[in-house]
Amino acid sequence: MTAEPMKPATLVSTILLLVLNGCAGHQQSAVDAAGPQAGRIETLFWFFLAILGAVFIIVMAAAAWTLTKRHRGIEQEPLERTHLPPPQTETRLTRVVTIATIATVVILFVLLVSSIVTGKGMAEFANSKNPMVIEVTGWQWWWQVRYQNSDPQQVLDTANEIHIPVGRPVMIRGTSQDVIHSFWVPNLHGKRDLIPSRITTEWIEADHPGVFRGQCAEFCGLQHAHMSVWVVAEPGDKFQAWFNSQLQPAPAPTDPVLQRGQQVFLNYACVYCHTIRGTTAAGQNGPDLTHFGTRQGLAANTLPNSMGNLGGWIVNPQSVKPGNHMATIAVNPDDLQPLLQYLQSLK
Ligand code: HEC
Ligand SMILES: [Cu+2]
Repeated sequence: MTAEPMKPATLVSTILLLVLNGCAGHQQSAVDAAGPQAGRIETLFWFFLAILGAVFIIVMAAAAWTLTKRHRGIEQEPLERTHLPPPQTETRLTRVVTIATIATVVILFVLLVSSIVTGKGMAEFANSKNPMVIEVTGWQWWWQVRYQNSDPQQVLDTANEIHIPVGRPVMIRGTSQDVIHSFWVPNLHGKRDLIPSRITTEWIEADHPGVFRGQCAEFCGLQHAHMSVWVVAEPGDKFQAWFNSQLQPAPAPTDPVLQRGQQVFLNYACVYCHTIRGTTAAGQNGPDLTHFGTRQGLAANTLPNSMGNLGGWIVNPQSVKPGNHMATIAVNPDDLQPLLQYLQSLK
C-alpha cells in the first residue's frame, strides 16, 4: 500500500488536534472539559479564538488586498507623487482609521469583560458548605495527597493518584515541600502554583466519571517532566468504597512469601522514607505505600505499575528517573522477589 501524501488541510487539522488534545486521547486536554471550572475556561478559549481568529483573517485580507492592488506608478496624479492623498481619500482614510480604532477598543473591552466574568464564575464553589478538602503537596518529583477531615480517623494519606466523587465540589489546598510546583489537571481546571510555606486553593468538580491526567506545570528541576498525577472521578458510592478501603491499614500478609517480603521491607532502609500503615514503617520522605498495589502508576506515573517496572525501580531508581530522591539500596537478590510481591499485594 502506498501512503498518499497528506492534504495540507488534513495536516493542519491533525496538528491542531494533536496540540489541542494532547497525544493521550482526551485524558489530558483543556478543550475536553470534564467539569464546570474547566468548562468555563474552555468556553473562554473558544470565544477568544473565534474573535481573534476573525481579526487575524480580516487584517491579513486587508494586507493582502493592499499588497496586490495594482500600483499606478509613474502615471500617478502629480499630487499623489508627493504622497499627499487627495482630500476625498484623506476623509475616507480618517473614517477607516477611526472605525478600526473604535472596533479595537470595543473588542479588547469585550475580551476583558468575558475573562472577568469567567474568573468570577470560577469562584462559585467558594461558599460550598461541607466541601471535600484534599491537600496536595508537591515534592521533587511526586505528589503527596491528604484527604482532610475534622475527624482524624477519616484523614487519608496517599500519593500520585487522587480519587474524587463525581458531582461534588472538591477544594484542592496546595502547597510545596521544596520548590515551586504547579498543579494542573487540564480537564478539570487551570494551573495553580504550589508554593513552599503557602497555601493556594482551587476548586474542581467532575461532572462525569473519567480518569484525567495532571502534570506539574512549573519547571521544578531535573525530573519535572516525570511528575504527573492521575485524577480518577467516579460515582459517589464507588468513590466511598475506594476511600473506605484506602483508610484501612495495609493487609497483614498470611502467605509465607509475602510475610518474608514484609520483613525485607522493614529490614531495609525503606522504612526511613516510606509509610505502610499497619506496620512499623512510618517514614515521611517518600510516597505513602500502604495501598501502593492499587495505584496505576509508579514513580509519579513515570511507568505503569507492573511487577517488572517495580523491580527495575527498586534495583536502580536512578536509571528510571535520574536525580530523584529515592536512595539506591542494594537489595539482596534473594530478597527482591518477595519484596516485589509484597509491594504488589498492598491492595
Ligand atoms: C531516602 C528515602 C528513600 C528510601 C530509603 C527509599 N525510598 Fe522509595 N521513594 C522515595 C522517594 C522520594 C520516592 C518518589 C520518587 C519520585 O517519584 O520522584 C520513592 C518512590 C518509591 C516507590 C514508588 C511509589 C509511587 O507511588 O510512585 C516505591 C514502590 C518505593 N519508593 C519503594 C521503596 C523500597 C522498597 C525501598 C527500600 C528498598 C525504598 N523505596 C527506599 C524515597 C525513598
Ligand atoms: Cu513539580
